[in-house]
Amino acid sequence: MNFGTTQPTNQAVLDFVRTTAEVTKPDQIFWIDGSEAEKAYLYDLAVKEGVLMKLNQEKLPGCYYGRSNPNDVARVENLTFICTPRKEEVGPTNNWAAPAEMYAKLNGLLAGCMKGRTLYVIPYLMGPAGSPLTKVGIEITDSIMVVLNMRIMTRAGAVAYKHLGESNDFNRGTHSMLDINPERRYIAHFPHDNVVISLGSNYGGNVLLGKKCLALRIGSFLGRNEGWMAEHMLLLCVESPEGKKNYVAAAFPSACGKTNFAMLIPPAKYAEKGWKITTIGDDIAWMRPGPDGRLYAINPEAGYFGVAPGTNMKSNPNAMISASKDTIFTNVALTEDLDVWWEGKDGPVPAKLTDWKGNPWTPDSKEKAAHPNSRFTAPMGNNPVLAPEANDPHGVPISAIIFGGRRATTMPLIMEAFNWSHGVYIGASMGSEMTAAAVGGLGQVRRDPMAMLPFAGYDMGEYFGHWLEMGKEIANPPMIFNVNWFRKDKDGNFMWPGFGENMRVLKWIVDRCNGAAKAVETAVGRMPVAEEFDIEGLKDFTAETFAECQKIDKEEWKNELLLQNEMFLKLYKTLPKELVFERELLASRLS
Ligand code: SAT
Ligand code: MN
Repeated sequence: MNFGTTQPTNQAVLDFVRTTAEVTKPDQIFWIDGSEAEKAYLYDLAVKEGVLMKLNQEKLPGCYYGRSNPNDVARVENLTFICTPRKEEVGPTNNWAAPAEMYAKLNGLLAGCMKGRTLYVIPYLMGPAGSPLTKVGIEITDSIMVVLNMRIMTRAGAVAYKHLGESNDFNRGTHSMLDINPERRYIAHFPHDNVVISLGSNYGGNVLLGKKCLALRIGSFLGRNEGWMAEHMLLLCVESPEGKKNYVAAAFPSACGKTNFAMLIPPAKYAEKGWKITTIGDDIAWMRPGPDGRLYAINPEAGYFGVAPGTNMKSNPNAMISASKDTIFTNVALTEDLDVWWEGKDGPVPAKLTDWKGNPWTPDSKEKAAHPNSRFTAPMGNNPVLAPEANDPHGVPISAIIFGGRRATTMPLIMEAFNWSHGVYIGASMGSEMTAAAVGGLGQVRRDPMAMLPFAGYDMGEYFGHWLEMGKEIANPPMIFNVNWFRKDKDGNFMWPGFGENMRVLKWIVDRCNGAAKAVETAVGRMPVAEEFDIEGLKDFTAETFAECQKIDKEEWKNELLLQNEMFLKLYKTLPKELVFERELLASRLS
């Protein structure tokens, strides 16, 4: 069979591919159709080319393994640009470049860069086919790794051409690995043109252009213009024993447990009663007001690009099952029988491994066997608790929005915003300790509003304004909450057990949404009535521990307000007044 030869009829797609090929000069063009036969062919080719290795097929059927260049293991925020005619459009938190200059520079790098290579054309959907929220992207790439990952992460192939029809409304994405050199690495967005050009990297967040580039940076820009929201949020469904479904969206910075939370398994006492959690998405939500005045969300993705280290049968059994077949692993370690391993995986530490750089590794080795940002790319269809709604073109009506960061101090386990604008303030002032998902700054608290600092495609102050505007558009807005699973005691130990036990916090949240739980007002927000919050059955967790988790320390909050102000001052030009007033109100409640 001849793979890769079926061209679409859409003239705009043909023109885009032709003009890109004229610049990049590939040896051949391969048109992705998304079929199963094509998949088998591409994996064989990737193995033949030495890009992927076939893993132990008895233990991990359909699974493959790849290593990246050690200089290319995470998103590069300093090399990520938003290119708009006016610099002010991108605000002080984004890197800006003039479109003409950036196009000229990148076209220079693209010239002839695919000589000796294949140019792959990946048509893909962000969102279920037929949804009014769904967007089409065409990604051109010279990386078979990108092709195989995009086939998992998106609905890729003929389905996208069908959805597109003869329209020219699609995101034009161009990716080339070049020579994987940080000196020639650019992740450039042109929101006014709906264009992304990504060069010099082969790492997921930089090169799977549907994900952070289209779904968040370009998406947030389009959302503001078109009256919807593109957010860095997981989506889950909480089903009560009576069968009532509440849908929840939650924003946490990268590598703060979104995937774990999205696939949470309720503790036995909840499961026995009939509480169920199902997953709609683990990273991105696109939301728009529905005809009934509620906010409706879809997950634009079709797979999980999850952090491997720390994932195990205790922290996230559903992720382990999701990544047990038809999955691509990158930068994890390998066992002698070609199984995968990473720090925090179940079972004893193997005596001998090959580490993520390809070197022999033993438990005495100083370095980690798997890179801290090593990943699995798994189809969402593998998730045992996938919600059928994940494929519903209408999306799901959101009852609650949760914000959260990784904070050792200050922030309580759970609180509720007084109203939408207070909730927007809570999201806008979010801070979190940095993780391995981006290069640099590990462990430092940085402000990461709505977990969107690296992903808002326009000025962050105006982005807050869009949130406030949306609040006016939605007759029946979701309630807003803030959580912190990571608060530590004075000995530096996490106080809250987390993982499945987060169900207890979720239960309070949906009870609040359904008018079934009381709350007490504090200076920072509403909190559970201590005696009513369920801690029964938690090991070594007493009423005192809960009080510690919820404690408002005035000194810490004074400091917090000062730190929040750094971000607000940076954004002073466009910061909505409402948020300044919310901050003043908070300060006066605290004094
Ligand atoms: O690498 S990604 O950007 O896709 C993951 C993340 O940082 O959220
Ligand atoms: Mn993410």
